[in-house]
Amino acid sequence: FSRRMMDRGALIVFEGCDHSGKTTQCKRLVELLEQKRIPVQQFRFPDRTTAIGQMINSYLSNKQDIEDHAVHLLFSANRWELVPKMKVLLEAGTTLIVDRYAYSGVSFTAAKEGFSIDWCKQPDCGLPRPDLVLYLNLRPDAAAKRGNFGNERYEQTDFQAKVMKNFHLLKESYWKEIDADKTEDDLAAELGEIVLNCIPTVRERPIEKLWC
Ligand code: 2DT
Ligand code: MG
Repeated sequence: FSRRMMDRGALIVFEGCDHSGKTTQCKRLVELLEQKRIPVQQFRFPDRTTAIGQMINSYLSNKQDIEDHAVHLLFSANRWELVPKMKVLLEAGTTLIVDRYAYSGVSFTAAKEGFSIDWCKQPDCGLPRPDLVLYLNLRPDAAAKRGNFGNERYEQTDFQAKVMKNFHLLKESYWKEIDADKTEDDLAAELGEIVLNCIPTVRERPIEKLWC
């Protein structure tokens, strides 16, 4: 029984552009931590499995139109509905690896006409603040070499360029910008080291609130 009662898990979020490798690297990290017997669970936002997530899915796949403010609030609600589960896990010592979070929420909506960053942040104020945001950076030309966009909503070059600008306005001290223009294995090794160093540093720190 080496773990103290207070030890909590780390909240680690991946953000970055399309094709930067977020989803692949989340999976690799979970595998690494499991192999090291470190309790870990993966989350992704939007979580399309809930009732709210199903509305978001039908919006993203262009089966349904939803007013821009309303869909922004649905994306936020989709995070809030998972917060109780996330907190229980963190407090029980499980590290969470999260594919997208409120930064995607703000960056995508604020890329639309008539939305300020400030307005977009409000619904997510008070979410558990990540201990670490791994921002995978990939130049648009390098991203384009990895494949074309699919046909979901938002998957267009000009819109994504605005999204990237917004991400850079949201950077905080607990972000690490990672150059993602390298092989999957090299990137996995780099991220693994950062995360293994981070986990012991949060053990006795309370979970803070995002943007407030
Ligand atoms: P995936 O391709 O990762 O499933 O994302 N998005 C995501 C938002 O507009 N707001 C949000 O709050 C989140 C989490 C980014 C699907 C798309 O949904 C966008 C891409
Ligand atoms: Mg996608």
